[in-house]
Amino acid sequence: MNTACSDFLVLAEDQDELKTFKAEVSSGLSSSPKRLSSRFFYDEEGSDLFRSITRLPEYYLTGCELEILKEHGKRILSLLGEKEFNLVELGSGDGSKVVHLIDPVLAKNRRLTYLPIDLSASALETLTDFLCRRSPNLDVRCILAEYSSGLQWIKGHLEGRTMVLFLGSNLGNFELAESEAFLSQVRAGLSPGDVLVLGLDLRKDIETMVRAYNDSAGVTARFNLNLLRRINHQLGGNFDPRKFRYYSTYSPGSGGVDSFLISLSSQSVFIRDLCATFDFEPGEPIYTEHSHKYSETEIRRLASQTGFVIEASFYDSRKYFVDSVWRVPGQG
Ligand code: AVI
Repeated sequence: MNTACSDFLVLAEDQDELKTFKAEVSSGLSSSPKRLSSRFFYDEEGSDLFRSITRLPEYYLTGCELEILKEHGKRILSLLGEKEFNLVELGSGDGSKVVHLIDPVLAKNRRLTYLPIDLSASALETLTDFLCRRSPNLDVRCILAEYSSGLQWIKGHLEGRTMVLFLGSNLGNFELAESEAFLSQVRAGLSPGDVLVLGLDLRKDIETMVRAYNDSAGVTARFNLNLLRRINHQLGGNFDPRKFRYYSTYSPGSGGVDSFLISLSSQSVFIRDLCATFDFEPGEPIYTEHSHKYSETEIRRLASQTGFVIEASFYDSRKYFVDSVWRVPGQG
């Protein structure tokens, strides 16, 4: 897609994503305990289901972060100063959050380039379409890429300050070691004075956290089970999703909500493109997702270990969620 306000840079191919999916399904279902990464939840159906989750009464995360951005968007922007800047978003949301950062800049007639980085071309197109209709003067450059290669490209090609958004507690779906490696990579893609805005879900009473992943309408269960359907469609699997149930619980040890698909019987699943059969015992889990809930101490430790300084923290009125603003130290 190419409207007057947008531009599309392709640094990754669909084939790369399919290859990674195949390799990860093979290694995940061969390991003990079995696992499938939540990174693969987001095919078209999965992305629709996730959008429905964000509107569920139990899933407080999205509403809390929207409240923060509506209330404090201008203050977050003021941390970058008055110069021209690039607004980079890792993962393309539906635009409902980022408009609270874009609108105040455009209202002051300041120039802004918005660069969403995502592996889904259709998500980038939908987002661009929405933003360009609202604000034809906005300069949108979509980058179809892995986050790290997208950031590297930006560092080599753009002038001026950069603000990177990684919202929605997406970091929480990484393992701890992965988050540290990821944040260090983000840090390496930025220059002194640049800023990272990190949306993180905070620890709170256990019932509230557990309810968010056990909604009464069963949408989160369908979201997890859709991964089996995706394997069927894209890799020629013969999973029967009715023979698995979704289970999720808060684990004080891991500090987050852990989710599983549990085999309801003894069964074998054949996946044609892997030329392999995987056996399941009754009650055997596939670990699908870790959704980390952060303490303030953990956030401080993560920032300092990955070379950032915390500049400011913005909370919703219940202090369920934080948008933590981190700066790359040094002369900017
Ligand atoms: C995208 N991510 C931060 C969501 C979360 O809360 O871990 C995904 C999700 N999983 C179940 N519900 C929502």
